[in-house]
Amino acid sequence: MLTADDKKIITQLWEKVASHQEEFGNEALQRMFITYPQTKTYFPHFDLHPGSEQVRGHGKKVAAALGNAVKSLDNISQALSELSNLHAYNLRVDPANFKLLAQCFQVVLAVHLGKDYSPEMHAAFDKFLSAVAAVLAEKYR
Ligand code: ZNH
Repeated sequence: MLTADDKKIITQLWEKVASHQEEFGNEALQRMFITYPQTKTYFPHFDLHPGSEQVRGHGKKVAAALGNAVKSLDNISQALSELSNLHAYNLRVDPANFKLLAQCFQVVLAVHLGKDYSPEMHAAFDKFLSAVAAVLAEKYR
């Protein structure tokens, strides 16, 4: 459950991210593919080399989806409902992978924002990414 404080902090943090969505999304994916190579198996149709335009484009989509969720913190489930269908019925990504991407995204924030990524932000954003992962996984059966 996100508290009112969490929501405020997440919204403030996203203001720092908004102008770097494509860059941060791309970097988080690159990190995920390097750190957890098994995640590459979901992207056999992608060029996964560093600098890949496909990965960059995908990173932009993923970050934009997170941005959408930030705008709907009171109803993440509704905001990501289409994506939840896609991941559960079409892509069938093992939900364990959501945690891996979440971790990589947090490393990107720490690297780029440094001291601006405060422990409070880290804690609130961790809860946010868990909530997103729960939504993306809620239709699996
Ligand atoms: Zn995912 C897709 C988001 C995670 C895998 N995704 C996608 C998209 C989006 C997303 C937005 C696009 C859609 C359209 O186009 O319509 N994801 C997301 C998010 C997350 C995720 C937000 C978390 C946080 N995914 C994930 C993971 C994985 C994945 C972890 C694995 C590993 N996805 C995927 C795939 C796809 C997607 C495979 C498809 C791609 C193409 O294009 O083909």
